[in-house]
Amino acid sequence: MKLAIVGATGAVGHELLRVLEQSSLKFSELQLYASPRSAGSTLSFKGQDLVVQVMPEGAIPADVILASAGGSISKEKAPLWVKGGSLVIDNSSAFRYDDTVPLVVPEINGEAALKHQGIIANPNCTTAIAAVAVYPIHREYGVKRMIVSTYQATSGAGAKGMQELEDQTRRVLDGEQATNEVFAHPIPFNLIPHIDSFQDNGYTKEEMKVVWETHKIFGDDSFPVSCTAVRIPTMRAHSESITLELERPADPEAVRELLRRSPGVKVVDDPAQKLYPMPLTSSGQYDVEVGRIRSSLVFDGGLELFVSGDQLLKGAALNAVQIAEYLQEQGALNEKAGV
Ligand code: A2P
Ligand code: 11C
Repeated sequence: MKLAIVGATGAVGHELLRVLEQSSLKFSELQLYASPRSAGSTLSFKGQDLVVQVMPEGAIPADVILASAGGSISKEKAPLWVKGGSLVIDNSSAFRYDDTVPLVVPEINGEAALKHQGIIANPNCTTAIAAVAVYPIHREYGVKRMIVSTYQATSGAGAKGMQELEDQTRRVLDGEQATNEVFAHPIPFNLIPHIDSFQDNGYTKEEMKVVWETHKIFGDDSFPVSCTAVRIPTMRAHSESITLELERPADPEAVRELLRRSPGVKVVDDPAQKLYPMPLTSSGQYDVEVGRIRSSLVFDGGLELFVSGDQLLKGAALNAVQIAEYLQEQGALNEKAGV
């Protein structure tokens, strides 16, 4: 099985290499592609330097392509890659809402990946992190309404987002005025309730992705979801406050026990010991931290919880590799996997 990463030099590409080093996925060759800016540079994989190539105009000679070079590149190129016989696991939002494209979080709906027609979509990071925590609760207690507020790291905007936080913070500490290119406003010592473009309904696209994608991954759109998405000055890991109204009343201790048994989740919930989910502790971890689990004061029998997950991992690179691992375990990842 020949594997390729498109966007290998980016924030997610970098994490893909690290996750693949730890992964059980078997492949015979790893090809790295990026823009002409990076051609000829090298990236380390298992102690070897692999050369980054310019992404070809058309097909890529790989059985599986992990794409993380942005939505416009995926939109234009993925159909050509599929025509060339590749299976594309796409990190962008380009195909997520296409009925013929599975949107997969392996812990929740891995089997949906088996029905692909050449492209499998990886969810938005904010959605994936909330979904692994909420899905076990949904199965047991039935979510009736879900309200999310997010605290999203600058790495959600890629390597250039993290760079802007670092550079501009340094400027402010040096007594200069912070400026902004990646974000809508200066990010140091600030937070910005604006991620992606505003829609006609007053919500941002990032917020609507949480609505659309939660419904598609759960295979259930019977419960309303709303989200307020906020960018904060951290490097990585997105955190989210989640309020759930439930069909059947939930006891917080029973929910902790349920989540301890759930894949992809780590319960961190001991306030007396100052233990709760935080970006500092969830960064670099595969599992999403879940804590502050308590009964809702607003919805009888409902819940409040706080989650923090490394969005470059579970929200992107890790989830993409887990999809490939799942397909390989199912015997569904052979040469010319895409057709
Ligand atoms: P490059 O580093 O050469 O610009 P991030 O999300 O962190 O900003 O990363 C985006 C990734 O997508 C990078 O690897 C970047 O490569 C790659 N990329 C951007 N534009 C292109 C392009 N036109 N062709 C191929 N890769 C691209
Ligand atoms: C952010 N969640 O933090 C976004 C990045 O739909 O894949 C991921 C966008 C997406 O800016």
